[in-house]
Amino acid sequence: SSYRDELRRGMAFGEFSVHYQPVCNLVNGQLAGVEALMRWQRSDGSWVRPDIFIAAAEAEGMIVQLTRHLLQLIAKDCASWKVPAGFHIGINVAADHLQHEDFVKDIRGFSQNIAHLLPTITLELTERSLISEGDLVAHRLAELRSEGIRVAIDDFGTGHCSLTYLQTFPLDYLKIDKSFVNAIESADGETPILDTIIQLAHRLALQVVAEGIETPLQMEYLKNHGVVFIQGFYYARPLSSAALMVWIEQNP
Ligand code: G
Ligand code: G
Ligand code: G
Ligand code: NA
Ligand code: MN
Repeated sequence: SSYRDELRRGMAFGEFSVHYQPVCNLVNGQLAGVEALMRWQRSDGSWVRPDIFIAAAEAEGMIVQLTRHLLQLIAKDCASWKVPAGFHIGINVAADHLQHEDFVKDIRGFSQNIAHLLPTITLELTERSLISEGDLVAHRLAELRSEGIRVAIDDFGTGHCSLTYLQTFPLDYLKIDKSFVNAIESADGETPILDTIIQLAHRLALQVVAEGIETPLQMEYLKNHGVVFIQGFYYARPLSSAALMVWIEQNP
């Protein structure tokens, strides 16, 4: 199809780039790592929204190629990074890639390419991406986890899955979707669904990352409820690789 050709051309002409959104550790107030978010700027200067081109790549059977391209772009960016050992790099992984025969190989290759940073790579998986081939995927994730890769469940609470995958898949982090953070109205009030998700995560010994924090009040609320990691415009927007390095120097 033509969208497939557009994606191929975009990759060939270097139209894709990666933005990195900082994640804050509320316990020590320091930068814990980043989530990699893909961007596409066409040759005419216009930007294609990531939700549009990611969905199109999935529909057109191109998401594996596009994610491999992303991993290459990140590795290139990382060549000039100065970050502490253990720095987290979150990668969004789609269902097709998890089920692809070369998935483990692709992640290992990426890990080797950025090994000089001694990073902690975290694979961000949505509930939707875990619906099919559960046994196969669980086995692969277990294998990668034994090699130091971490696994996060992303956009938690927004998918169509039941809670069964919380006991089926080996997980390290639960990322609370921004719609739940949005529901916070005061620092000392109650937000029943959000509070229950946080308790569930703690009971399962999962680390919690809350997404979409836009106000100091939301940050305060989450801190008071034992959430360790936050991500959102209030702390930092997604930044280009160069902007991230400047941001790190200015926010020690
Ligand atoms: O980055 P926002 O900044 O607009 O991203 C929109 C959506 O696109 C999010 O749901 C995000 O998870 C998804 N997304 C961004 N980059 C990637 C990527 O590299 N791979 C996948 N699978 N999804 C991505
Ligand atoms: O990176 P951020 O989540 O703020 O981007 C919001 C939207 O703006 C993205 O979904 C993307 O389509 C577009 N975008 C991303 N980076 C840039 C940029 O550097 N310049 C412009 N004009 N648009 C961008
Ligand atoms: O992978 P995921 O779907 O969680 O992607 C994160 C999305 O959330 C990206 O589109 C990113 O640009 C966006 N985002 C990050 N921080 C904020 C925020 O504080 N507010 C809003 N509205 N969106 C955010
Ligand atoms: Na994500
Ligand atoms: Mn998310």
